[in-house]
Amino acid sequence: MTDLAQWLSTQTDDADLSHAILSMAAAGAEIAAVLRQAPIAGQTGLAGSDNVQGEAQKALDVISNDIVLNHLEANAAISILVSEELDEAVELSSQGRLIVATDPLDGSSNLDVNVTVGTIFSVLASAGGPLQKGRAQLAAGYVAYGPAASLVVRIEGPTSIFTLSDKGDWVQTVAEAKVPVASGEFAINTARERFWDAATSGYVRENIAGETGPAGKRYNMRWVGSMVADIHRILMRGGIFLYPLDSETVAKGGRLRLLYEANPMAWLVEGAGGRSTTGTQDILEVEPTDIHQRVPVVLGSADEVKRVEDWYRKG
Ligand code: AHM
Ligand code: MG
Repeated sequence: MTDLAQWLSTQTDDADLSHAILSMAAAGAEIAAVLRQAPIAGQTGLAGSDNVQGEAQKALDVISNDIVLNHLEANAAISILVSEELDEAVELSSQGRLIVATDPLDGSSNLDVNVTVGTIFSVLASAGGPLQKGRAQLAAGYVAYGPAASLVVRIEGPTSIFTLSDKGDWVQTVAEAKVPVASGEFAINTARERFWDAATSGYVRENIAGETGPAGKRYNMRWVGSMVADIHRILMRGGIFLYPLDSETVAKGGRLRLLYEANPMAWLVEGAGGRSTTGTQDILEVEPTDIHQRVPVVLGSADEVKRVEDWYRKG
């Protein structure tokens, strides 16, 4: 059995990068333990505060953020932490070579119903500052807190999956995740249909038309409402995830955040042979201008992403 440290030694000679990933894995193991007990501890409710994006913070958003911060503060390789839950980037070690951007608890609106939530992270070189294209990421990953806790991580090579053992070790369970090129599952919040643009409407209409429609096959729709859970399904068996720009999110530039949601997920999906786009541009090529910037997100099986791109090209 390969554990996380052993795998990291096969992927990079950069001890600081390995250490950054191990710190996030340790934070994830600690958050997993907190989540398991949260309903008993009465921690699934609101914290009584809003984050910088005006969203009500859950107690566990704040707790998870503190756990990540503690692990990264103890790591001298980390210069800056960018977090969904922190208004400003936080300066940590002045000598640190690496920046971490994180959504400490994605999907937290689902905590009261006990579905999979996750911690997403991206690692960048300090020299470029926090506003770097996703293509410049040194590594990215997420921890999915489901029936098992899964750590999905990629440096430059394959996207690999580890499972948290009952001894607290991250044991490799999928050496190289592969997103099938073709798929018959799509994930989108269809309650937003009235806001969609022509490309999104056209693509989804073709899917719903099934075998006799232009897509020529039957589709199923899946939407957990927790990006980590939806992306994990796609990494394991294919499919496409869409949170496009629509007439309601256009003023903000989209719904999901570029630095700590879209970029790391695009990095992981690409490492597994999938693709990502905003509709008109590779997500990993978007130039960030703000740490909390939002972006339209389409990612998953290559054939499906291509169909969405074709719709956007048609205008
Ligand atoms: P969060 O970071 O505040 O948890 O928001 C992000 C989440 C994603 O996990 C998920 O894909 C999306 O918001 C769900 O949006 P919707 O409420 O439209 O279903
Ligand atoms: Mg999130």
